[in-house]
Amino acid sequence: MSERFEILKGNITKLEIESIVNAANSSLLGGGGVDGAIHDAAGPELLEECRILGGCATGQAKITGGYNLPARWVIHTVGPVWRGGEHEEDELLASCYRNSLELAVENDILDIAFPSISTGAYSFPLDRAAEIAISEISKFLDSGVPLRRTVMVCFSDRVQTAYENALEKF
Ligand code: AR6
Repeated sequence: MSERFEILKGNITKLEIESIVNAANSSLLGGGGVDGAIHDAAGPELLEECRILGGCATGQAKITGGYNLPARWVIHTVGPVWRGGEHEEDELLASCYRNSLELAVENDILDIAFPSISTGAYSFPLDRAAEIAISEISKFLDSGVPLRRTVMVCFSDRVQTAYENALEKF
């Protein structure tokens, strides 16, 4: 894995980085977890912009401004709800990472930070999600894109350990 990737522990809403990814739901109208924290920190204008996006399908991504966040952009993606693993959960989670990274590149974004998508309220098994995330990010960075910095932001030691273990396999 390249030196353009890092794993950090912290609160993604505080990160001084060009763009952050939100683990949203398909309404894009806010919720709990990292989604709630991002909307709280960004302020009500984020919700206003999200209202005109008309939602987002699972595995897809849409971009807005970051308003009061340090990040200039928020890329909203909708992870799959874990339903036992036989409902294309792995593929849908991989497409969250891939589509978010593609949207960043399309918008000339160089730096992007991800939360651990689907592993909170959506109950995706953490170690499995970490391997999918690292694998997709790794493939994308190896494909010659101009991204400069990609960060996995882990909210707890448990999450950080899972991503570090997954990274060791690459
Ligand atoms: N910074 C970084 N990571 C965070 C933060 C934060 N401020 N807050 C929580 N996390 P979740 P999901 C971690 O539940 O599973 C929402 O209601 C958290 O510890 O936020 O994709 C949406 O509206 C966990 O590791 O997202 C959807 O309805 C990770 O972020 C639903 O939850 C993801 O947990 C999406 O569920």
